Amino acid sequence: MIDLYYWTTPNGHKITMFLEESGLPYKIVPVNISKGDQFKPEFLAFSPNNRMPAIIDQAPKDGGEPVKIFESGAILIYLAEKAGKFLPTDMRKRFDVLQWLMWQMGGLGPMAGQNHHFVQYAPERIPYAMERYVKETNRLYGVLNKRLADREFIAGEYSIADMACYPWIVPYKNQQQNLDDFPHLKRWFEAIYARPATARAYKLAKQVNPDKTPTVNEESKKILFGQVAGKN
Ligand SMILES: N[C@@H](CCC(=O)N[C@@H](CS)C(=O)NCC(=O)O)C(=O)O
Repeated sequence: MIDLYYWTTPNGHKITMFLEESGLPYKIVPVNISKGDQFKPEFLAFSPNNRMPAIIDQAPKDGGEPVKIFESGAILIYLAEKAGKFLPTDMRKRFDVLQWLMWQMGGLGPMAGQNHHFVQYAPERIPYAMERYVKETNRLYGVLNKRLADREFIAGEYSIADMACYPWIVPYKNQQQNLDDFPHLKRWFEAIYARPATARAYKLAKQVNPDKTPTVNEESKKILFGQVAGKN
């Protein structure tokens, strides 16, 4: 059984998408980051960056102690290895997936995250910052669009690279992007949207957060923004 420490944000959706695709048994432990659950000592003990997602695998393959992992990219690699799915064992194919997973973790995720921050949440409009991140998001969409011009999924077959990227394209309108400008990306996006496991993962999000309270609101901004060293 996998315990998934989760909230209803793009980095959380990556893991529910994987778990729904793979059929690995799991249970959700909600970490309501709007309310500060990410600062609870029992969570920080294995997720020291006060961020979700994180997992505890209660029954690891080696039969040893539970395995605890934070960082969505590391979690996806671990789960793919455990399930034997969505990450090829062939060296060349494997690194094709991993390079795009790292591209998401180091590029698309953080840049789109800053886009969300400055376009939607910052208390003041800072045109330079907004333009910087909207343009960088646009550039990254262009890179992905080009990659998808001659293959169905990012690394050919559906993989953890696709599951990492998709939830960060879902809010494309809020990121000030138009999918019609990126036809290959749009085709890929619609194909993943249509997968039953994707639908189940996003349905689950509504069950975990039924009143659809936005993760970032005036109250939670005090918890989420302006963090400094020491609280964790
Ligand atoms: N690089 C991390 C990022 C995780 C992350 O930023 N999680 C956010 C929600 S999407 C979070 O838990 N925020 C809590 C906070 O800011 O205190 C990953 O991919 O797992």
